[in-house]
Amino acid sequence: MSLATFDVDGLLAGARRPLAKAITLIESRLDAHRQLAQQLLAQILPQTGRSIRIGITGVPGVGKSSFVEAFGCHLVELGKKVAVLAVDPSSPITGGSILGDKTRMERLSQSERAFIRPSPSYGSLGGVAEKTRETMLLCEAAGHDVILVETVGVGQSEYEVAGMVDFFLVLMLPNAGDELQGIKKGILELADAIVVNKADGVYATSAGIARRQYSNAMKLMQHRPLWTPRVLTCSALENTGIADIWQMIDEFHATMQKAGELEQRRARQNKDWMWKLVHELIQLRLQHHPKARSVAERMESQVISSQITPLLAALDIVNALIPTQHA
Ligand SMILES: Nc1nc2c(ncn2[C@@H]2O[C@H](COP(=O)(O)OP(=O)(O)OP(=O)(O)O)[C@@H](O)[C@H]2O)c(=O)[nH]1
Ligand SMILES: [Mg+2]
Repeated sequence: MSLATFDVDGLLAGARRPLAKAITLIESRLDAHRQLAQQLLAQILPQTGRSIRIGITGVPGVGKSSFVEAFGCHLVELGKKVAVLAVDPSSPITGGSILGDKTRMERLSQSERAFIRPSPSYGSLGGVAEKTRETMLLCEAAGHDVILVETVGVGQSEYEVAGMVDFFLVLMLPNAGDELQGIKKGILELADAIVVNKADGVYATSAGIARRQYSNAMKLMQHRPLWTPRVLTCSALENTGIADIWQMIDEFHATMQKAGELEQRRARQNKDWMWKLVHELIQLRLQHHPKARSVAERMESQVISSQITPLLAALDIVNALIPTQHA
């Protein structure tokens, strides 16, 4: 297999099939495919980076998929091309609740301008959202203006998604009392906006109360320069508040871009990502390096029996893997 078999021009022109095929290649676990995937990415890299990347998270049932449907349809109506990538760490094999998602995203999935794809939550490197980053680049090269990355608030996935998007949106349920207890504090610190969903019918009043409570909670937190996180309400079901959310993100994007902060943020994310991979690769090498492994086993038993300090033992193991210049 070679890159020649790939319709790169078709992908860049925005055709669906080449994009889908390229994503399948990225997702492949075969070594040969992985190499090819990296070549493909290198080729399309200059055509990436032109979208607005939005991460969306929230507890199961908060209405992420319903929100993505309403929000995505709004964007499509504005003439934008939208890609939806769903990371679901709770179900690595089926790609999570994507089957449910397709029915929740019925209108969006029928749109010519929308591309919906579950991201497999496996990978040897970089955590559950490893493939999502690269898939995002492919979608950008294929001309998508907005990339929505949806993830359920489980484990590390929301931190990973926050680390790959421009704007991180946390969806909340209207009953704030319980919710404030349940959410991870770290997640709120990462949020560029909190949106209280289901602000309709019997929930309308409690959504308003929740909004004020979250606004107060957010004031106590550190946030990044140039942007104070906002708290809004919406109803994905009744399609209210959706346009305001896009307006806010559009404003965020313009502000950040003007200040050069968007580029800087992405640069930082790429740098962090690179170092994360370096650490993981070193760990992998260690596991497969016969000498380092035998030293490691020896050191482990010496540490257990208190014959050596953990630091000296660690140095011995690392030196076996990466000899120092003056060793
Ligand atoms: N009243 C009301 N119900 C909503 C709204 N948005 C979603 N729902 C309902 O909430 C339930 C869960 O919605 P989903 O969109 O599947 O939620 P999700 O966050 O994607 O759930 P998971 O994929 O399981 O994590 C469904 O029964 C929706 O119809 C809303 O704005 N108002
Ligand atoms: Mg869902």
